[in-house]
Order: sequence, then C-alpha cells, then structure tokens
Amino acid sequence: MTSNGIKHTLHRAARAAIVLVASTGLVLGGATAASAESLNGVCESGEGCQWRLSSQSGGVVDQAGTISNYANYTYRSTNGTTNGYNADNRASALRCRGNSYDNKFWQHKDQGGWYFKVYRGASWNLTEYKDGEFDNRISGMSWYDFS
Ligand SMILES: [Ca+2]
Ligand SMILES: [Ca+2]
Repeated sequence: MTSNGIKHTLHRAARAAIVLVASTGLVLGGATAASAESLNGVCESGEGCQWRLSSQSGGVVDQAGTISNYANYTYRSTNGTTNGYNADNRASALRCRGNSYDNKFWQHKDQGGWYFKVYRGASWNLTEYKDGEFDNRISGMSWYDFS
C-alpha cells in the first residue's frame, strides 16, 4: 500500500516534469518565430528593408508588413533608435528577406507609379543600377509572390 503510494507520487512527478518541458519548448518555439521585429534597425528574416545609403548603410527601415508611405518613417540605427532622416525618396539600397514573398518598392505612396522588384533573398544598390535612375525615389513597399 505504502509502496504503491510512493510509485504513484513518482509517476505524477515525472508526468509533471514532462509537461513542463513540453510547455517550455512551446514558449521557445514562439519566441523564435517572432524574433523578426520591425523597425529595430536590423534587417531580419521575413522583412523588406531599405537603407538611406548604398551598401546597406546610413540607417535602415526594416519592416515585415506593408509600408504605404515611407514619409511616415525615419531611418533607424542598428540599435533601433531613429537617426532623424525621413525615409521618403531617400533609399539607395534595398533588400528582400521575405520567406514566401518578394518585395515591390514603389515610386509613389499608396502603391502608385512604377515599382522596383526585389526577389526574396536579393539586394540592390540603387546608386549602381541604370545610372541611379531609381536612387532616392522609393516611397512605399509591399509584398508579392512573383514565383
Ligand atoms: Ca528587424
Ligand atoms: Ca517617390
């Protein structure tokens, strides 16, 4: 009787430990999935990014969602604080870190005018493309599956 009682207690403790491990695993999994944080100054997986200067320098706007108007944003330093430069018509480098979608970087706000296509995984220096024709002209960003 006593022996059975001890076994039962141990069994319950073991089950509790397993449940705890399982729930900890879920919490860690959630944190990993949500690790891309928009506007933290780091261009992470799942984000579309533009930099003020070429070679991905001079501040970044890193965003997982859509940006209808870059005039509502300022560039960020790598510690996530603003550097004071408004982001409209002031992009010289682009990068798409989308996992399932590509980026359209738009000439005008609200997805107006032409768009500059950046496939997932690709990056561009606008200063070096077509004599800088698209440099300092980007005003919006959206996601699209070109595949
Ligand atoms: Ca980020
Ligand atoms: Ca523009």
